[in-house]
Amino acid sequence: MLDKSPNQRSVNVPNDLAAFWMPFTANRAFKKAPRLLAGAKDMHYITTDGRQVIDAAAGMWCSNAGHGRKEIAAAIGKQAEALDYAPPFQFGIPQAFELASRIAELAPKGLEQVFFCNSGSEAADTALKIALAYHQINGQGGRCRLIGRERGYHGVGFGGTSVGGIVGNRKMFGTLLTGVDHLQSTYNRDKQAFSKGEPEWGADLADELERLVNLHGANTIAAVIVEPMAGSTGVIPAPKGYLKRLREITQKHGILLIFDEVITGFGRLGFAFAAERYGVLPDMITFAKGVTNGAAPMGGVIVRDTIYETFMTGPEHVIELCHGYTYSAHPLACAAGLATLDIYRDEKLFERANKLEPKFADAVMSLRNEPNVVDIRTVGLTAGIELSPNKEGPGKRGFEALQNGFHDNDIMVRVAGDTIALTPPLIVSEAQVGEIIEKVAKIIRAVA
Ligand code: PXG
Repeated sequence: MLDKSPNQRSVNVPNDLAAFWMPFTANRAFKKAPRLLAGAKDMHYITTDGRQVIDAAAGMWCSNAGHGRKEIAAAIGKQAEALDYAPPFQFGIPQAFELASRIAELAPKGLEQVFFCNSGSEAADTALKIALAYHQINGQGGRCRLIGRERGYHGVGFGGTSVGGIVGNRKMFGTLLTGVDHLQSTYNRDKQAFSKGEPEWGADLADELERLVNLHGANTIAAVIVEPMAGSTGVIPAPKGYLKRLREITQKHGILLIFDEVITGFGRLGFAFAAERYGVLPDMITFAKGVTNGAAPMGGVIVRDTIYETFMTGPEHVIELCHGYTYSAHPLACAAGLATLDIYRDEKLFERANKLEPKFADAVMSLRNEPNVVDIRTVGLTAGIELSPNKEGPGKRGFEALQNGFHDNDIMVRVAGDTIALTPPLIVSEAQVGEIIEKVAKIIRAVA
């Protein structure tokens, strides 16, 4: 007799998926064919029906040290027992100061103070607000324009959405912040297709900032915010020399430069921060994700000492920056962060990523003759494999790739439109890189 009993589940799963309005998710498609996760260890997720799925996305660019790290779990547990919550306004915990020092040590010299929040979105909004307040204190309150870049992603707060350049994220939300302008994206397929690492072409696009300065007047512009590598729009590395040029122009005009390193921070490009890879010192760096290996929510902004000092004036009983969150420097996140940084240091994971980069890039480039591949971009332990849209329009082939990977090929990938993004944990072995590429080839053929 045929067995008609339901699949054995290794964990309880809900029988009603209706109540949870899932973020950045095609809810109806998900609820028809759910992708439910129950566990994770090292390079794999384990599904609720017990399948091992290789993680080619570090979760969502978060788990650089791989999953299920016992040291992090133990640190969180210990912290929860010792001190579950402490108010971060007017009180502090030693772990927050220690973590700030450790992060500042990893950052380029000159970036010395760390402001904590809980996500990359909050980090972007915090950095933008610090920029505005800094100019205000400096007697240059007229500097209130913010400049982002097309195809940039800085989270979903009103500030981050305003300087962000992803049309779909902006168009439903009204006028957003006023006084915002955008540089153009650095991506040009005709000039850059199949570049390994930073494309040769495109540094001159930074000169567009001069045009915006001429248009608006330097004394109206507070800050420029860019990702050193645009991740969410499909892995767009900065062209060679582009970030240096942006730094020169911002410096010349007294404009602050913010690097959004929510993705590129903590080893993704083979260095603690991309600023180091590119030898460019911004005024602020935002971070999140990898700081706790994804094990607890945390974000933050690393700030130039000169900016911090500007605020440290006036009567000492007065709060210098009226900004912060109930969960800034949350004890569990600080504990997770400290344990995570220990792992990164002890296992030399940033150096590991750096060493693996050429082999990873070669392996990904081997996909260039697969069907519908129109471009492959790589940098650090990250790659974007862009497929042409199918006849149902942009995004459908990409969505099918995500589904096919999870359901049929036991692999988790991220997709941005029709681009498959590979961003594995930095612990990935060469053999696992090979396995990931084989699986991605199968996906690409399946959605051809
Ligand atoms: N800045 C950057 C550069 C990011 O990549 C954020 C800010 C916002 O972080 P929070 O923690 O508020 O989500 C991000 C987030 C993807 C993907 O598929 C990327 C992100 C989030 C979700 C999906 O590439 N990046």
